[in-house]
Amino acid sequence: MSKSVSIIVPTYREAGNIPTLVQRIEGALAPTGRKFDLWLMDDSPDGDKTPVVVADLNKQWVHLIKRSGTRGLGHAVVEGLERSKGDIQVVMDADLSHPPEKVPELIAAAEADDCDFAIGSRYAPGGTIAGNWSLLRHLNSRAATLVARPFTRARDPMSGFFALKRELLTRAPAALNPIGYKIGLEILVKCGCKRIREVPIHFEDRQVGTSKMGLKQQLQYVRQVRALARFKFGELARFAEFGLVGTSGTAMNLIAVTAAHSIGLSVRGSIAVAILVSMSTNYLLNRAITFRDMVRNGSARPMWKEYLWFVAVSSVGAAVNWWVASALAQRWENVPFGLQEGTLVGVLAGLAFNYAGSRLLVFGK
Ligand SMILES: Nc1nc2c(ncn2[C@@H]2O[C@H](COP(=O)(O)OP(=O)(O)OP(=O)(O)O)[C@@H](O)[C@H]2O)c(=O)[nH]1
Ligand SMILES: [Mg+2]
Repeated sequence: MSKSVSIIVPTYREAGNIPTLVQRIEGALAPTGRKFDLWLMDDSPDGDKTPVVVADLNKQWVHLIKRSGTRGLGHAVVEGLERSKGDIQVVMDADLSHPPEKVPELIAAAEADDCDFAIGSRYAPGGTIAGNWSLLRHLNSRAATLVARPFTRARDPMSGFFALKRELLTRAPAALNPIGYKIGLEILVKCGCKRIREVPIHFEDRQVGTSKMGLKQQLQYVRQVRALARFKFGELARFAEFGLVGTSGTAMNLIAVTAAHSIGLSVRGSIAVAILVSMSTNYLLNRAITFRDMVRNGSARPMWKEYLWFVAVSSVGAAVNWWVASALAQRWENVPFGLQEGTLVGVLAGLAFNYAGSRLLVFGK
């Protein structure tokens, strides 16, 4: 017997789209002879509007779940995946951006033995996007996809149109963290999906209703990516964050030295101020970003002591940097670019020292 299918659709003020969605899903799936149902996971604050629309359809296979737990797209999808019982689970948007006619193909892809995760893909060969996307929206989408590159080889891991075997989710070693908009990416990474099939789709623009995509969702995406990086790359991801904060500190240093000198401070005075400023911003950013989880877990030290420790560790780090760079530059005197190469290794040694010190002595006490 062919496998049963559950389609999960998160909805937020989509009453205008639901009738067409249901009709097109039925038109696509009824001819396949499969058993299927639809789960509308609804967070709409629209009173009776959505329930009335669904009741009028009078379809036994359509379930409207008025959610009461944590609101949001990611949570809605995860709850739908937990509640629905189809052997194959399909997730798609309500706004008809994802063509229901492609669902049978997506199911066939997900069903294959050698497939962990099937994606309705805009970026696989043959996939297209409705013509009226602005350049900015294209760039945004491409940039977000590029950021996901270290996690997966899928061409369109950001797609909200995907399918999987129900048993896949039992494989997630860490519970899914549905903070972000990109729950497909979350599943891909947390369940370690390697065998991915992408079914090209034409991505249509929504005709009815309004978008919920905004700055807030984009910031959530950044948070999601950070959490996934920690999950997949562990300590290395934290070290990369430390390096990025250090880079921002260099920029701060340049700004501060210029500003201090322009208001009349001496050269030496300006350099001293700049070092103090960049050390302080580095401290605050590392506290807020790199070691946030450790700070939250209760590093018992008061902040001023923590700061002084940070300054102390960083000063020793600077000395390590100087010592390594000088030793190597002298040794490589006759090597082309020996000075620069020595300096670079010195910077890396200082960075590694600072990282270890911050990790163990400052924030991880
Ligand atoms: N349950 C639930 N669904 C949501 C929420 N926010 C968005 N959705 C649904 O998630 C799907 C995708 O949201 P959209 O607003 O279409 O986001 P988008 O596709 O990035 O943007 P546009 O297509 O340009 O509007 C739609 O079916 C929405 O109804 C939410 O907070 N809760
Ligand atoms: Mg949409």
